[in-house]
Amino acid sequence: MPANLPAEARAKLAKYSEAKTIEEKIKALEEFLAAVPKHKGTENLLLWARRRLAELREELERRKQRRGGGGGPRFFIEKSGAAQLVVLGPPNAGKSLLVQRLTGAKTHVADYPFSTTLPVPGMLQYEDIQFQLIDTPPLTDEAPQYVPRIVGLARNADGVILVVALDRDPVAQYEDIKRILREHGVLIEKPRGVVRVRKGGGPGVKVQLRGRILDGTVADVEKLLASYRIYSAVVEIEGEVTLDDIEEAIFKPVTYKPTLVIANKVDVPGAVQRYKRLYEHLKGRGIGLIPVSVVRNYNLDKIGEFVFRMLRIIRVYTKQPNGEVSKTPLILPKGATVLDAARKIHSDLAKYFTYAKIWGPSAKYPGERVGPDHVLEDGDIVEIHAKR
Ligand SMILES: Nc1nc2c(ncn2[C@@H]2O[C@H](COP(=O)(O)OP(=O)(O)OP(=O)(O)O)[C@@H](O)[C@H]2O)c(=O)[nH]1
Ligand SMILES: [Mg+2]
Repeated sequence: MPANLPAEARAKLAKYSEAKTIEEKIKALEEFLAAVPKHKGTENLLLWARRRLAELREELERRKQRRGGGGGPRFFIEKSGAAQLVVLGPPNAGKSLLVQRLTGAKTHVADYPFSTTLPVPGMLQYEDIQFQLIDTPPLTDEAPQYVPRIVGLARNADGVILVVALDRDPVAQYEDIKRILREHGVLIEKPRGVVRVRKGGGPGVKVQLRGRILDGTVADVEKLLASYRIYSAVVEIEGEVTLDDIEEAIFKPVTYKPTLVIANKVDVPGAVQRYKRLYEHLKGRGIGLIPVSVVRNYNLDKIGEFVFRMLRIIRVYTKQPNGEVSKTPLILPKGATVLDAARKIHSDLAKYFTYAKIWGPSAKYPGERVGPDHVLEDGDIVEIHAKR
């Protein structure tokens, strides 16, 4: 077993994953921390357990306040538009001014750090669709009270816009933010593999392998889960993963968020040199980077397209039998098929689907008749036919 845990600690973790209430989870984690030996091999697990415990305690505290009628400010923001992007970064990077300029939202801008204390949403127009941007308080170890909430916003969003400022070392800012998010299970650089463990889903452990386990077999995965008394689960594996990655995923869901780095304040002295260093640092990491100056209005008009490309989405317009084409497109992931489009409109439309007609980039000729597996492209118009 990767972490070499004694049976007692393993049993406590099993208890944690079986716990139904926050109170039970807290108790199980406390017992786990007491039972686990401290050495190099358990370092990661300990780090995770302590953080999770802190999060659970905070959540418990928040619930108590709510029950007491305190209410408190809400950090959750309902999604709207084609996609939701959380704008985050270190203090004073220009996040609030950026969101204000791009969306017109009334954010709070100030020349001192920690000026934003609550998330503020606004809509960015890109061609015929809108992206929802959320301005957030600064993400830094200096303001730990915000960290879990901002990470929560990031986990719920479709992507991240990371703002760093070129008036100081941008590489350090980037690495800091990346680390904080990573510690809470959010990745901004695409990992070589991802694991998702969903408990339940019928008897047995089903391993869906769309990649490779580098240091073990499917049987090892079953053994690993059984050691935590998990006998019913679906384990989805994409890309290349290790047994350690799988063990981590049992307790701590790790998600990847496509990320655009905005290097702001390119107008200040020394900014271009610093930008070059950041550019070199990010090369080959599959992360978008754009230099801007919000105050000088430089490159702000490019952001919409960067976001659109990074999200790997397409716009598809539906045509009614009367010939009318919808003005607002369906938003689908790249590679989506005609059947995916039908499903997005209505489950019945997918169920009774017969054929579709296509106009636009993916059509060989206007009005081409296609089956359910036809792959759509951005800008397609589709007329779906179903039997009643
Ligand atoms: N020189 C320069 N200053 C900028 C630029 N963009 C923002 N600023 C200034 O940077 C300061 C901070 O801007 P905010 O938008 O409040 O920064 P923030 O990231 O929201 O800060 P917190 O909410 O405290 O984390 C303000 O004084 C802005 O006027 C820019 O492109 N160039
Ligand atoms: Mg702000």
